Amino acid sequence: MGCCCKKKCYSSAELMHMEHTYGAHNYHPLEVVISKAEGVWVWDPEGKKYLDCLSAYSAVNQGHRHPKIIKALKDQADVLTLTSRAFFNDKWPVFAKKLAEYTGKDMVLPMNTGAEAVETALKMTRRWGYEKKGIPADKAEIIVMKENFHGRTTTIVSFSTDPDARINYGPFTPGFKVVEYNDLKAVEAAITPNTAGILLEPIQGEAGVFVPFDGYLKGIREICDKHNVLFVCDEVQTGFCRTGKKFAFMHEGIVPDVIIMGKALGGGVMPVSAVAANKDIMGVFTPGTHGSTFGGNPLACAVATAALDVLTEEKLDEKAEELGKYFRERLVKMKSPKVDIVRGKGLLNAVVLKKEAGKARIYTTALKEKGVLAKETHEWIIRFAPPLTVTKEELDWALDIIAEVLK
Ligand code: IF1
Repeated sequence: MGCCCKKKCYSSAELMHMEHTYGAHNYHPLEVVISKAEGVWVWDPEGKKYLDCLSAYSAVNQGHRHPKIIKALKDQADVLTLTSRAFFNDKWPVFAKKLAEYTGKDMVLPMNTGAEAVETALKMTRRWGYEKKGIPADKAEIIVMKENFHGRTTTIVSFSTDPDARINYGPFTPGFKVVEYNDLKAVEAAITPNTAGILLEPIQGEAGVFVPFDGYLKGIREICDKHNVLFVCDEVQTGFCRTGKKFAFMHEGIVPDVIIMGKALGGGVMPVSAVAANKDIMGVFTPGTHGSTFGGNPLACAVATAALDVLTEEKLDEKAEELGKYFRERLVKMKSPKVDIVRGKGLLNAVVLKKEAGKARIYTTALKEKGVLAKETHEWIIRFAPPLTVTKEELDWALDIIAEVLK
C-alpha cells in the first residue's frame, strides 16, 4: 500500500524503535503497528491486513470508524466541541436522556475514562452510605472482589489484588474489603452495618474472561436487598452488547443499583464514560461536589449518541449472542491438544491454554503473523473479542487461522 502523505512515512520497525526510545515503557505491545482501520480490519504501514480480535479491549464494539459515528464526530466538530459544564450545551441533555433510557435508570453522570466513572461510583456509594443509610462519618466500607480490574487510579489500585498494578503505589486508600469472586458466602460474611456497596464486574475481564456461576449476580442482588447495600456493577468492558445483551447483568434478569460504563460508549472514537443510577442515589451529588472539565462535552455526547444508535439499529446484542455461541462451538470442536477450556459470553471469549502448551504470547505472535490480532491475558489465556459488526464469514476466516495455530 503506497503512502499518500508528503511527510516522511516511518516503517513499523522505525516506529517501534521510536516508541521504545521516547515513550514510557508501561506496556509490552505485540509487535504490530496499526496505521489504518475500517470495520473489523486494521492495516500496518507496510500494508499488511489483520482482523482485529481485541477491539481495543472492547472499546470498538461498533467496528473501527463506523460511518455513522464518524459523521456525528465530523458534523459536531464543525459546530461546537467544548463548553465545560459551567454552561449548558445542546448535546449533553439529549445524550443524557438517551443513555438514561438505554440503561433504564433515572439519571446519568458523564465522565471520560472508565477509571473516572468507577471513581464517581465509589464516591456516590460512600455519600449514599453516609447520607441515606446513616453510616457514621468515615466508616463506609465497599466490598470488592479478588482478581478485580477497575482501572489505574490510586484509589482503584488500592483494592487491586494484582501485584503489578499495586507495587510501590502506596499508601493506599482505606475502606475496601476484598473477598473471593464467585462466592456468595464470602460476600455475606464480609457485610457489616457499615457496608455501603458491593462493586464487581459481571464477568471478570482482566482475570481472563472469568464467567461466574449462573445465579451469582442474582445472589449478590439478594444480599444487597437484605442488607440495604448498593449493587455497583462495572460494565465498562462487558457493556454495550459485548456479551450478547445490552449489559451483562441482563443475563440473570437482575438490575444493579449503579451501572458503570465506558469504552464502547465512545464508539471507538473518543473516551466517554458514565454512571447511571436512580434519583435517590444520584441525588447525593449536588453542585460543586463532583465533576470534570471534559465530561459531557458536546463532541463526546454527539459521538456517544451515535454509538448508542448503532448498537440498537444494528441489533449488535443479538449478533454478539449468536456469533459468540458459534465462535465457542467451533473453538471447542477443534479439540486442540493445547487448549484446556474455552469460556466467555457473546463475543467476549477466552481460550485457556494447558500449562504444557507454553506461553500465550507464542500463540498471539503466531496469530499476528497470520493476520489475526488477539491479546494474551496472564501467561496462559488468549482473549478473543472482535468488533460486534464482524460477519460469520470473517469469523470463519479467523477461526481457520486459530485452528492452524492451535493444532
Ligand atoms: C489497561 C484489562 C481490559 C475495565 C473495567 C474499568 C476499566 C477497565 C472492567 C478502566 C479497563 C482496560 C484498561 C487497559 C487494559 C484493559 C483491560 F486487561 F486490563 F482488563 F479491557 F481487559 N473497568 N480495562 O476493564 O477503564 O480507565 O482504562 O478507560 O489499563 O491497560 P479505563
